Amino acid sequence: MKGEEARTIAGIVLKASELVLLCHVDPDGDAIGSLLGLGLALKAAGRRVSMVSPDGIPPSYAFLPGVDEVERTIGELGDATVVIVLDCGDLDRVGALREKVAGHPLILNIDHHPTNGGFGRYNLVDPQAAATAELVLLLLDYLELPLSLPVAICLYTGLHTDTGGFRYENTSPQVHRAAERLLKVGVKPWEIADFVYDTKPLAQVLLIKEALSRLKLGCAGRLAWISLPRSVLRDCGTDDTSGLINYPRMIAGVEVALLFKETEEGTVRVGLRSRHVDVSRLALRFGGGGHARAAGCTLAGPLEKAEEIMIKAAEQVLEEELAGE
Ligand SMILES: [Mn+2]
Repeated sequence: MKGEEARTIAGIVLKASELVLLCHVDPDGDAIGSLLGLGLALKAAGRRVSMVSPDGIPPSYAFLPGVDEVERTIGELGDATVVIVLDCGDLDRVGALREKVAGHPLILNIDHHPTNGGFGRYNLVDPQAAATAELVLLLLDYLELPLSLPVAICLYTGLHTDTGGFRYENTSPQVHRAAERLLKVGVKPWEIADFVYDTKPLAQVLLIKEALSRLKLGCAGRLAWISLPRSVLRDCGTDDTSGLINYPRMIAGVEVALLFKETEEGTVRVGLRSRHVDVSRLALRFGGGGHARAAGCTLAGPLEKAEEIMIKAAEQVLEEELAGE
């Protein structure tokens, strides 16, 4: 683990008079869990902290402690304010708030995406970490802050969701040791699993039904995808597509799964998952990033065009892989 970097960042945080914590748009459990875990720990220590999630809190994470204190935007930043950007492989991931933070002299970048180029003044970036929450836990140790139950619940949620419930390739002995520490504080894993995976609003289940009716296969069954126009999300009454990509991904024989989602602005967000192929390279080619088996990018609309371009690129990657590169 990155002890040296964690020590440096802890030193900056300890001296800061004001801190702004920020996670990425379209937040997942690791983004929200890391934001709240670090934010609540610093607040409990009496620090002036704002916790900011540009897209707010998805319903599946509304159970987490501290969600009422999360804001969607930031005010004017003083030069001495320390900005901590969490779980963002690139500063663009903070969306429209990029304008407010880009060029700020004191950005701390805490992340685990291998495509992270180190955009912060100080960077705690470790692709070996399964989740940003794992790095937040390390930072709390260097800050010598106690691990309270609310903080542990948030960090455990980050570890759990980014490892797919301790199922993905990034499930290391280290992440289990981190989880052990959090369980010892009193986290109840079954409660978190029930909130995060096994409880969904009706709108989201209706969206699953609609999404499955749009499932398509290509490349002799090695590629599967779902494409969601804005109208479908509107009719179902939800914008929460988290977990949907698991359906094309779970099909036997599928190597690469894609989820296309038309945004309000008319751009197309693409989620990529794979079993063996490195899809982060594919995402990177379109200005996105992520991990080898889970990545994402945003393409210009219209939806059909984005779908066509990405399917072609994915087919090419799969053919190269078959040919042994
Ligand atoms: Mn993450």
